[in-house]
Amino acid sequence: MPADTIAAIATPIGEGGIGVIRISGAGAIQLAARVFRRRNKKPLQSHRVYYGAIVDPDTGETLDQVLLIPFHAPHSYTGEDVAELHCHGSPYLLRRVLELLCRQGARPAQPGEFTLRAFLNGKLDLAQAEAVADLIRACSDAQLRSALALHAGKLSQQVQRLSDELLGVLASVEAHIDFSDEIGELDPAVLTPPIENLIAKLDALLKDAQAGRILREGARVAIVGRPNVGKSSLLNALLGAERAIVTDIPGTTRDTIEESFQIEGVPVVILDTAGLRESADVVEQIGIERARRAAEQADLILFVYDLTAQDYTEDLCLLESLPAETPKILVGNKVDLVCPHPQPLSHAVGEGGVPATVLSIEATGSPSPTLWARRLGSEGAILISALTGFGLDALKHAILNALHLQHIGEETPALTHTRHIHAVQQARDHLHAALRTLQQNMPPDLVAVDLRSAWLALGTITGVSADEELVNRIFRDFCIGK
Ligand SMILES: Nc1nc2c(ncn2[C@@H]2O[C@H](COP(=O)(O)OP(=O)(O)O)[C@@H](O)[C@H]2O)c(=O)[nH]1
Ligand SMILES: [Mg+2]
Repeated sequence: MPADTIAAIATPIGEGGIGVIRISGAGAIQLAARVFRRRNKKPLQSHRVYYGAIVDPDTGETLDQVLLIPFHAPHSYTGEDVAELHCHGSPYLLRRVLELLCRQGARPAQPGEFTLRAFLNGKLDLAQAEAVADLIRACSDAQLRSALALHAGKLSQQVQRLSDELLGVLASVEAHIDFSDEIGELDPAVLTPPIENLIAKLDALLKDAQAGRILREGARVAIVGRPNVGKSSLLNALLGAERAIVTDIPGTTRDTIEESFQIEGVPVVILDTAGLRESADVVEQIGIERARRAAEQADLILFVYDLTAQDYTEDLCLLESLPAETPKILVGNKVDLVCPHPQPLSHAVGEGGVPATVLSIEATGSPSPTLWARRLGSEGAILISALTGFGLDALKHAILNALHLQHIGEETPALTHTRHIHAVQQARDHLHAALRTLQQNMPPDLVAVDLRSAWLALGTITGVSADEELVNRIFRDFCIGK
């Protein structure tokens, strides 16, 4: 355990009402007290707020009027002695105070070092430490909720229970290794059900993992279609801002535009792309290449087509050229031109039970838009007007449905980090291997190896079995002062 005392500005750089400097380590409170002058001379008590001045003991210069809060170990964020100085929020002043503390023996903290110390002192486990970073970065309700759940130990507790169960199974296998004379041979029929049971529990955790990851990272939704169908108009309409340039000249959008917004608290990263077509323009060609890449990396593709078009051959070609495994929503745009006063009349159930707003516009004499949708290979198309905003709510709902996020509001998935998902998948793979080893009547030592690997994989989530490199990698991504 490092014994030195670290200090850092914990509030963001920039002017503010207050700026907080945090000091942690065995000498933190004495160090703060050396530069802190107050009238009362009674000893500093833990978890009390003291008013006083920061004074340079060497020169006698007063730097600021501040509040000091001491936290005696182990009842602090890091588990060490901690002092917080609440100064006025001037970046220059805070730098001066920090320099003063460093002259008195503190060392500037590395990014994430306070939380690293909290982890090393058992104040939080690795998953909870990651939740701290999530909490700081949360910019939607869904992100906030999942960060809070992770921080409260929702995943850690589940992992702990599964690890304990796994250890129980491992212990009985090891008993057969050590005491086979007394308790007899390993019986696969006895050992199989608890392992299968564990696999089922891991599968249940993994079921919502994709939705959880999307909640944390934001869903990547790419708008794709031929030139001039209204992709940039749709981006602007969803954002409620004139972000992308809209003209009636095909090939206007030549680069990929990326913007974030929320649908019912779910973070969405939406990408407007260059219209996909054969082009001789070099810049447009690069844009088209980027559009293809955006489509390949997307969690969901909004395939936009123009309801007033006469010929859909190219749209169909394009649709078929997109990655088959990525979910897609067909979006028929410019419905205002086909039907001036559309009314949503019925809901048709499209692929995967997804309800899609379907309009009946037979009355207007125009061809039915559902017909166009069918020609594009789907029953359920969402008909919208990017110009009037018609159908945008239905589209937003369809986006959540397609990402399986429609019920996420009530219950946040426990798995939200790619790292945690990988660990659970690995644990499950090792358990499957253990089952195979059992069924092949291999020696119990080999079953034990598989079970132990599964236990180690699970342990990387909370850090029980995390190596130093992994721990360092996680804390490197933190900001200074956290
Ligand atoms: N009437 C009507 N025009 C639209 C609609 N959406 C887009 N447009 C027009 O179609 C043209 C192309 O739009 P744009 O968003 O640049 O298409 P993109 O090339 O797919 O990005 C522009 O003149 C838009 O004003 C719509 O819903 N209704
Ligand atoms: Mg465009």
